[in-house]
Amino acid sequence: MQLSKSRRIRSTPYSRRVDQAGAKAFTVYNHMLLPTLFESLEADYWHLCEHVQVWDVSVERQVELRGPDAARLAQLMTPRDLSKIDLLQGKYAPICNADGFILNDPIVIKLAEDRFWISIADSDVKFFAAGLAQGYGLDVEVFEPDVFPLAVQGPKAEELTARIFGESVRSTGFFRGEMLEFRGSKFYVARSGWSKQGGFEIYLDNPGLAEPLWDALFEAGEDLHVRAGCPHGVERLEAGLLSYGNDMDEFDTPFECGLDSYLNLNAEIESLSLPALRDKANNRRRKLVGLAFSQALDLAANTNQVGGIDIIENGRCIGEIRSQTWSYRFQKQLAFAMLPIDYIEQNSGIKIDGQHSDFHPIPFDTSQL
Ligand code: THG
Repeated sequence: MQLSKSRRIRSTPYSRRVDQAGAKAFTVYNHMLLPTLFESLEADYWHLCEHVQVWDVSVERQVELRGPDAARLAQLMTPRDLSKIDLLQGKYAPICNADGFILNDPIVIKLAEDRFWISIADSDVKFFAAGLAQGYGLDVEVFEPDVFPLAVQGPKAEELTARIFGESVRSTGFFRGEMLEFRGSKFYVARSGWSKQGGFEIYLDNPGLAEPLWDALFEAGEDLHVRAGCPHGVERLEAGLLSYGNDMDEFDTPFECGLDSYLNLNAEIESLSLPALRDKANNRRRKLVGLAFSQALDLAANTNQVGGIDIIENGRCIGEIRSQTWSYRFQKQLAFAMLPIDYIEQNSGIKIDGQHSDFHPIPFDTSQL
């Protein structure tokens, strides 16, 4: 299968380098190309866990809020308390609608008192933000700036990032960042990234420097075995990082997805979703749980119309597997499944295709795998 390119599916300023590096497959995320495979799923996996990779994550689009009401709008959009966020700090902050359902799970970054970036997962947050700004009569601009994040991920990521941006990155805390210089331009560089191997994200806002930055990382990282990579479906499942659109969507609440710790139900803040979420906190019906099977499962036949996998018991669909993969590290089939809380409480585990799994927390307690 090939992807037909058109103006609706945007390429990135790194796309030429990504092609030259041998990207074999892509997906579309925020209307933009995201590579998903280079050498092989397994070779890409072990390389990420042992060395350092450069990822074109331009698809992590920024929704910029700028103006006197920027902070108020950011707070309206999320039930997480943003009142104490520091300058150049990021916070993982679910975006929820007035009924308490999840519209996105971005990182919110404060660049100035009147300027925020919402570094979004795959859904059109810009329109939601613009609608709220209009409806509430806010004095704020909402737009998608040309920012193209490049992630440096893996155990040697700190070394490589320090070689390009200087030693200060070594003391940068998680979801903290600095404005750092490359060839006369300053970029926000933060310790973050969609892997648990550690690393940084460089928010490049000068497309003319995209290839020079890519090339500089590859030159400086030769002895570190730097390679092109991409967010990895196996590594992220092992790590318990959720994928919006796969593991959760606009029909799920943050409670169902285990995001309770990113909500501040008792905060005195102006947040659109908080009233509904306070109600829902005491009325929980489903939960996303981890499953682990000792043998590979082939569940393609149970794929449903939205791409999930139905869990059928006694001829009845009782739940859905949202993501699943074979784990190279744990030699197990891992899955995230949405199941009724009643079922989880009444059963010690679940049997699928003849194989048993306990119910695991997300992220997995890896000593239990
Ligand atoms: N980086 C940037 N933008 C992004 C992502 C990213 N936008 C899309 C997507 N990823 C947003 N989703 C996530 C989900 C999880 C995390 C980051 C972004 C994450 N979570 C940690 C965890 O779950 O352990 C830590 C969360 C915390 O404790 O604060 O890192 O990757 N720029």
